[in-house]
Amino acid sequence: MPKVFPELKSCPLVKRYENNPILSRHDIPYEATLIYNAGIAKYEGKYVMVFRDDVRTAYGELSLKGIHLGLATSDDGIHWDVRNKPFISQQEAETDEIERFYDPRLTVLDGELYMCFAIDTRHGLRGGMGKIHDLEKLEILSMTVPDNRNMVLFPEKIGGMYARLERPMPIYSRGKDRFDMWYSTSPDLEFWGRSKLVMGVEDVPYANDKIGPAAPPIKTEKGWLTTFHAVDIDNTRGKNGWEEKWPKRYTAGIALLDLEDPSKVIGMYKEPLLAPETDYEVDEGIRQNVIFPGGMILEDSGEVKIYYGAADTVECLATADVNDLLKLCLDK
Ligand code: BMA
Repeated sequence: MPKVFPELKSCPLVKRYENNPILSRHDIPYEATLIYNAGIAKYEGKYVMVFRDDVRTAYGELSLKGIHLGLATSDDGIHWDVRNKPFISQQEAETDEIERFYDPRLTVLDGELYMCFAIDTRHGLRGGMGKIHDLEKLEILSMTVPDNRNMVLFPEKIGGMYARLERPMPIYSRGKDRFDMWYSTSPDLEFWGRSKLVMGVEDVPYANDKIGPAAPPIKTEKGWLTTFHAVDIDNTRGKNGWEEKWPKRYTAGIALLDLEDPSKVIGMYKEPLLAPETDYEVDEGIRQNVIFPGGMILEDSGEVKIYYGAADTVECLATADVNDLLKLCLDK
């Protein structure tokens, strides 16, 4: 039996937005059941969000009809104007090989908007990377071999190379989950390599199953500040949300990576930054006890906006001060 962690609490320096969720199925003008795990970036004077919209046969039913990626814009990062049709609908994503796109992550680099995303295919789970043109069209630049996901692109080149964090899933070699966070670079956003391990599950004191990237990192004077997701399993957990059994809990962690070589961890807060606690995180939705950040924005005021999917059902916001987050990572 893995070590279990009964009580996990959020860091008191992080404040949830009082009117969470900031986006849910009620805000979507087309078919929508679960709105979550969005990517958010500031682009050309607006906040842009690409969100995951799982369409189930009905609210409360597990059967999946498809996943649309929706797009919304905002002037304040809180209130959103949702486009009247999906950015990429299930029908547009699907081919003979591709089943669906999901978990979008946005990064602005050299004034261009990029998106990393997960792709379920008939031959495994692939990580996609693309460029978004005019908030209308996705140009796919590369797709990994299976199985890889949770890819996030850094907002600038590092050592002359494009850089990303990612989470391969070497399930076949170990017989159980053993998923860690990796770093890879590329000269052109197409060919990726020189991969290095950043953090393993064993480095996170409140994880016993898997970890991986969450929102794309933000640059600070002290290093690249990055959220990550961390999962603990307790097999005694039973019914959860719409699932008969769901033993996993997803929390969000925070770490600081070296500016010149982000495969080096400078510091990590030893407890969760966000652990499921509120009604919309532990009592409602398809899979309760899931927090998954997908966007992090550093404002000029020093406020950091952290956007996260809650219970795989709604999209939420929490804020913190950048200096507090750095201190959490650097305190021994
Ligand atoms: C992962 C992904 C995430 C999701 C999480 C919890 O495997 O599918 O999108 O939030 O599970 O269900």
